[in-house]
Amino acid sequence: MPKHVLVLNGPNLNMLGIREPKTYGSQTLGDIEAMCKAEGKRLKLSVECRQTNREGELVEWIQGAYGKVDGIVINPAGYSHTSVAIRDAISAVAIPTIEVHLSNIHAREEFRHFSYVSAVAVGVICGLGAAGYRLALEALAERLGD
Ligand code: CA2
Repeated sequence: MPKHVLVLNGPNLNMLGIREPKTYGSQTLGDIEAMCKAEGKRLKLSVECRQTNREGELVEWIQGAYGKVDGIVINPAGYSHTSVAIRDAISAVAIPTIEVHLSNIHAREEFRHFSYVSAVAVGVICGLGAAGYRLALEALAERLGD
């Protein structure tokens, strides 16, 4: 059975490719999800992608992953900087999770420098654009093994 990985994207990431290409790149969320699926095939991972603008929905998806999912890649977007609830959900399910940000959050406004999620993630990738998702999947595949 291939390992199952959830790729979760948080609020406003459905706007990718439509506005702010200088900060977030010109790829749409659909492009990024297609890249994740293709990378999953290459790495022999089963990859499922979801996006929501709602914090509670992210919490429910993370809880629902318990016992079913082997790894999570998450870009919590704005909730990175505010959500104890998402952090607690990741901590509760104890599924290896990699946090991804398209932009370098440390080179931006001070309020973006801290992420509640980072301490419960096995790793964090930021500033590498859409490639960050691909690299996160590669890291998870290596960590999860066959
Ligand atoms: O760099 C990232 O991936 C972020 O997680 C993106 C979030 C931001 O709040 C984080 O600090 C860093 C924002 C996502 C908003 O996406 C947009 C896409 C196109 C146009 C406007 C916003």
